[in-house]
Amino acid sequence: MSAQLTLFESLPGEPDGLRYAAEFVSPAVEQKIISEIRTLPLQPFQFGQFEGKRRVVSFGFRYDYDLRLLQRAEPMPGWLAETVEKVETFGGPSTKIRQVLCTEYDVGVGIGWHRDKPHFDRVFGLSLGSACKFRFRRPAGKSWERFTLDAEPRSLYMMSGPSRQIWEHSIPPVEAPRYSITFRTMIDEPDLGASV
Ligand SMILES: O=C(O)CCC(=O)C(=O)O
Repeated sequence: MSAQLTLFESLPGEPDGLRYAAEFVSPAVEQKIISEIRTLPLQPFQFGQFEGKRRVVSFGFRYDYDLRLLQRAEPMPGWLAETVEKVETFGGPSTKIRQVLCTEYDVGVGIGWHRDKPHFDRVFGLSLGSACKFRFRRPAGKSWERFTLDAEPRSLYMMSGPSRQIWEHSIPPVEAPRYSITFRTMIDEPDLGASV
């Protein structure tokens, strides 16, 4: 199933807790954010001894896969402030973004099946530059139940509840360069000694 969610519509098969907003930022803001991301010291994603092809920079906190610990990272840059505020408004009262990850996907790069680290609570993702198939799956007997969100450029998704905690997500190799910014809340004050 491939579908486009709106704020007010829910579609059969969509994971509970998933919300989607098309055109969350304007084309001008999208271009500004992409140009800022391009100036960041993006590094290939490090997963223990493995190196992912996507390139990332974290702000607020970052998860160190070697140490298996949450670490403090640089504070969020000023050019992100307005967008963070907009995401917090979208998230509703008491939404506080504590961690930001800027990611660059070159053509042919995607991200494998995973759930985000348990240190984080809700996850919001801003898609920039090109669309992607944002896939979800959860076990259903011996198979998987699946759902695909067409995440358009300039859109925002929010994963909370089952869509965040139970369903896994992945992105197949993209066909045009894509950038994303993921914004994460935390339930508690992070314990920087806690590894998972
Ligand atoms: O690029 C995205 O929208 C998703 C990124 C993601 O799943 C992650 O960084 O864990």
